[in-house]
Amino acid sequence: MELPKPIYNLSDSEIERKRMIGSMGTFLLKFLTDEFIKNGYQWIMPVIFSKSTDPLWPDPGASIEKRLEAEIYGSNVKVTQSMIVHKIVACSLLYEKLFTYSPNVRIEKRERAFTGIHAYEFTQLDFEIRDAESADVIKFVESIFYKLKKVFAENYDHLPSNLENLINPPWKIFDSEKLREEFGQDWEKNVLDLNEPVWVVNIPREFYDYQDFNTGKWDNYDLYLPALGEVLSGAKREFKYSKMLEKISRDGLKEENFKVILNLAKSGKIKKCAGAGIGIERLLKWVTNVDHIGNVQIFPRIPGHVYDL
Ligand code: ASN
Repeated sequence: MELPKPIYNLSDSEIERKRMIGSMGTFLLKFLTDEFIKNGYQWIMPVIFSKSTDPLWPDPGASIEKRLEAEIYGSNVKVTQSMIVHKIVACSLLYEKLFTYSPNVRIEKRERAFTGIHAYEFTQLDFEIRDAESADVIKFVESIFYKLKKVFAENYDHLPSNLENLINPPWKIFDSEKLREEFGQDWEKNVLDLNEPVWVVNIPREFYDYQDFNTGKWDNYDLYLPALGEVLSGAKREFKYSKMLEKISRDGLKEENFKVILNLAKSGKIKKCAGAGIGIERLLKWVTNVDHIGNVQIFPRIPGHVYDL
């Protein structure tokens, strides 16, 4: 696999290819935006700097080399790693259903340069639904992805080959604990070999995902696409103050970084909700079948490789 080139170094034919990928991206974004709006979601704008962001810890898939902070107006702020805290707060206080296209900055370890699916800046279509259960989110996502196949078939001469794998839902669901027992650390390979979309549930990770303290099980889910890997990650959310606090301390995180969500939870204002985030560039990479995620970015953001633009 070659490193993706920035647009100012592309040949004429490569520019042409980039244009085609870009127009498929426009089609994809329009489709997704229309679906969310049609389904009653409010569209909120993203934030970049905040006192609270996703800790991305603990997470079995995390590989963050450095977390970025800045000083503005005398306050220390973090650069958004995901808008999870903001969307849970906005969903609890403001909108029953919301979505955003949120720039996420994750300084991934440089050895991830050639995984083909990691970028140090990407866009998440992050959404949240009040009073929803995991099954509601799973059903909604399956219906959207299945429809995606239909609209591409209707609007393009040839259905992009990867989309053929979007079989009729419901899709298979595997428990991450069982996958680990059966296949060990390398379980992802076995899931991807199935050549169909697959849900993986019960993944031990960040405090904001719901965990049943009696059974230890997590009520969360990731969606894996064949020949890609994880394209979506989400959960039913933790809303109880005491559990949030216990998990934050268990994870070695600083309480002060989550002051607002903790205070709201303490006064019972964090509502039961569930949601997820779709990696837009990953999804476009999959639809267009390019080898590296940087090839769907106009300005590639590849771990360990900082270009002039
Ligand atoms: N967007 C994810 C979620 O909804 C969180 C993340 O990006 N880490 O759970």
